[in-house]
Amino acid sequence: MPSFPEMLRSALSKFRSAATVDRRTVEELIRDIQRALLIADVNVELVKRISDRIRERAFLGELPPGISRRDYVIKVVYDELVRLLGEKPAEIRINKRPYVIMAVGIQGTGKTTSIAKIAYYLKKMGYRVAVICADTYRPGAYEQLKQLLDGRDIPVFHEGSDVVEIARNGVRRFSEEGYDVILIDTAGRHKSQEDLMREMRVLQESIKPDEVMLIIDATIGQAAGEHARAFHQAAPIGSIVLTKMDTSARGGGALSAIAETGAKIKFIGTGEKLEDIELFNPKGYVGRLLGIGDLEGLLERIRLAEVEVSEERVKKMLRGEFTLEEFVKQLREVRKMGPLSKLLSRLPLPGLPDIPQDALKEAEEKIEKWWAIIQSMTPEERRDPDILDASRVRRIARGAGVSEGDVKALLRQYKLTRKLIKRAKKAPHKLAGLRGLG
Ligand SMILES: Nc1nc2c(ncn2[C@@H]2O[C@H](COP(=O)(O)OP(=O)(O)O)[C@@H](O)[C@H]2O)c(=O)[nH]1
Ligand SMILES: [Mg+2]
Repeated sequence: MPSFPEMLRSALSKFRSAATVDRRTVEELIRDIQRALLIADVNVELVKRISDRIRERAFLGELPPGISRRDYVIKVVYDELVRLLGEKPAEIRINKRPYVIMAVGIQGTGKTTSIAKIAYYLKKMGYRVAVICADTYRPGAYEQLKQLLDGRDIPVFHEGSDVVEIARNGVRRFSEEGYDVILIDTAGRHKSQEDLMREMRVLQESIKPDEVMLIIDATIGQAAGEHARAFHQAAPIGSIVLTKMDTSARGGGALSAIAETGAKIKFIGTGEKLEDIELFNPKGYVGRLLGIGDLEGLLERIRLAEVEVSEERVKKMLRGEFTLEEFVKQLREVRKMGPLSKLLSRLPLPGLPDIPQDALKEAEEKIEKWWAIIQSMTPEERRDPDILDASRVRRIARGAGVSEGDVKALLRQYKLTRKLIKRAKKAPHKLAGLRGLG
């Protein structure tokens, strides 16, 4: 059975070598991606949502100039996978001293290895780092840490009769010695799951770490979600490390489980060596997952083409008469490119107040309704909405299957925008700055 990344890659390469790109080939691509995601244990609801979005966006209107449908669809797939994983790259935030990180996770997931890797990673960033081994259950846990960190100038503490005492003593000692970051390794197995969770809870309460880091083995699929929930109840999880991404066939299972719990992946482990760790970057990860050589180049071309399109549109809006029909047409066209906020941010509108995201989203949903309203107007009404009296509004509302309030709202919005555009016309020099925006 091919792995998730292999299936994803072959789905895309099949799509890229298809003779033509039409609805059928896109449907086939979506089906292949679905299969890969399901193999990877991604939650069925998520798979459905992602497929719907790809389908919807793949054919949403005009392509940016010079961009093929094929490339555009690849970009849509990329966007949607990135969205699944969270857009922003993870970042290190050490905002107090000492900053105490406690690692939790079940046995064998790579907790001890990850602690050593992160200690070394932070050390290389210039922090003074120390490690506490609060695992009394597994024989040799301390030696394992000592060995991993041998010669790295990172002390390992393991003194005391029980884990709470060890952790407390360690934190006290390293605080006094002025360390910036203290990492605590914990046990991953106990006489029972309840005992383990109790221990985590007690540690959490007595140490009050600044960050509880859940270590998850990327190869365990959906079970990752259950572990995450159990640990989260014992000690609220602040960040996640996904280990064994180098060997993972089912990484997507852990990824979707994580997406569901809402926690952020901070690091990924990519091998057994001390250096084999990376800050998690969803874009980079998806890029590699798709295995497309010049993905960066492709994304950049589309980005630039989209800027061109909006620039053209802005100029058109500032030229000539801004009719009601033009208004709704513009709004509809903008939707093909993505959120309204994107276009609005490029408009040189002086005095345009900040529009809340919610309001924008609502506006986007209104556009189709508005289009229907325009359709049930006479050409004369479209040219000159000022002639719309109560009886005309009633007639139009009935014709479009909307309320009179909807018609009035459209007119209000149009008039407001027309006013803003008039003002913008008086500041055409601002257009020159548009090219740089993206
Ligand atoms: N390939 C690979 N192996 C890993 C990674 N992280 C940990 N391991 C291995 O997984 C095994 C268990 O790791 P360990 O840190 O002892 O897990 P713990 O029980 O959670 O502390 C060891 O053999 C590690 O070398 C990784 O990112 N990639
Ligand atoms: Mg361990």
